[in-house]
Amino acid sequence: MSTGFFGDIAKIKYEGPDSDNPLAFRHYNPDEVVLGKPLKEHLRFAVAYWHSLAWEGGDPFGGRTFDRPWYDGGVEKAKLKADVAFELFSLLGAPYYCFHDADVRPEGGNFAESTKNLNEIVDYFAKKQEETGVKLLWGTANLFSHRRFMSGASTNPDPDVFAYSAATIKTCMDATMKLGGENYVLWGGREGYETLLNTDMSREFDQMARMLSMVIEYKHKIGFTGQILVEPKPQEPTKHQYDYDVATVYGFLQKYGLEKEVKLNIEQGHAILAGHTFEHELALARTLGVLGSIDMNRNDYQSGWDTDQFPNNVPEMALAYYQVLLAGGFTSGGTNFDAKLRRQSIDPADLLYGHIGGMDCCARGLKAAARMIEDGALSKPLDERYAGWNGDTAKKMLSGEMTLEDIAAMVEKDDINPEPKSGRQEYLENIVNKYV
Ligand code: XUL
Ligand code: CO
Repeated sequence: MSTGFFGDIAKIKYEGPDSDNPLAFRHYNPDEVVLGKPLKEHLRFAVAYWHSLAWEGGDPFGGRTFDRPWYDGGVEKAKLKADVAFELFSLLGAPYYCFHDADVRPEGGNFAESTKNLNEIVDYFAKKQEETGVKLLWGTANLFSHRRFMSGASTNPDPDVFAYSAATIKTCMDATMKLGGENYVLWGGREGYETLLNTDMSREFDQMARMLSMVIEYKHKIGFTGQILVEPKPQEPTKHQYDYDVATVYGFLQKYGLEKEVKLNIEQGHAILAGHTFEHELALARTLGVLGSIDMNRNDYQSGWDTDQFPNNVPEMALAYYQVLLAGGFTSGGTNFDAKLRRQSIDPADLLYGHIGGMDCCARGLKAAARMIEDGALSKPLDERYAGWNGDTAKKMLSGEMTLEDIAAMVEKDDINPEPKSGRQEYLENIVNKYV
């Protein structure tokens, strides 16, 4: 039975680029086959529970602007929230959702009570998944909102907080396993520091690594076949976060020998905060073999903060999905809208507009990327640029068959005198522009 929250809005359909219907897809046709696969299987869209259901529209200057019937309540209200959530997923045709424990259950008076609340909602979710066919892309633990986590979770100076965090992660992994989640995410919300004056970084790295190792051990123990994903972010809420960006996380994983067990969940807005592009972070993760999943959103480029807006920049999305496709596409990962409405967008329909726009924008980007791949639009010029390396001598320089002395002798003997060649950046940018 419908909750009536979305009024008489019916399931969002694909109507094509000429449609004027604001409640229709213009570019996301879930069944359209691109590079041998339907769009819905390429994009694997997920709705984020925390932004679309739990967030209340507050900012540092004012509180709640949204007025939702499930606010301020216990488990019954949490179930109403779940009813509306699954209505939202179904209206959008989003195949997946993602959640933190704290988004879905009321906080209890102690750990056991919070866990009991969570488990009751997880059972409720299981029924809802069965009814709607919607699946869980990933679960995660909120180890940053409650004041007990103010000095970190796994990196806290207090071992009791470490223990509480470990116990919470266990319950969230159990919940994810029970719901058939395809990944488990760790975003280190407060795993960093406010000041080095009170921080023993070396100790905190070891603590964080031990927590991650326990997660991996437990995953194997319970037979969770999903992927463990770490989500990089450079700052906010802490001044400096240890999972700064893809390169930093990879170095950390390597230091502790965990790089084969963990992949990354890469977020557009976090890439921007780190001073990179999303394309850069995805390209690096692909190069290192750790691209797992993406959190899709955009930041306000003027405010320099993590504004988590819905994406609307097709050229950026095209270059992002270009990297995803080059990596072979998603396996267990997907496109999670880690995006929230602006606080003035208070109508239920706004939740649909935000996601419809985001899904359309991603679909356009992915289709453009697929066409670039089909035409070899960027790969052909790239192959040409490196073609010199196909020569025998060039190969020998890389294989170790030639030493520094051998190469020096060759340069002298053959009078090697390289002529610079154009990098053709503008030419390539114009090619991309043709596709987006
Ligand atoms: C915070 C953020 C989180 C993670 C999950 O910036 O991105 O919502 O995605 O904890
Ligand atoms: Co995120």
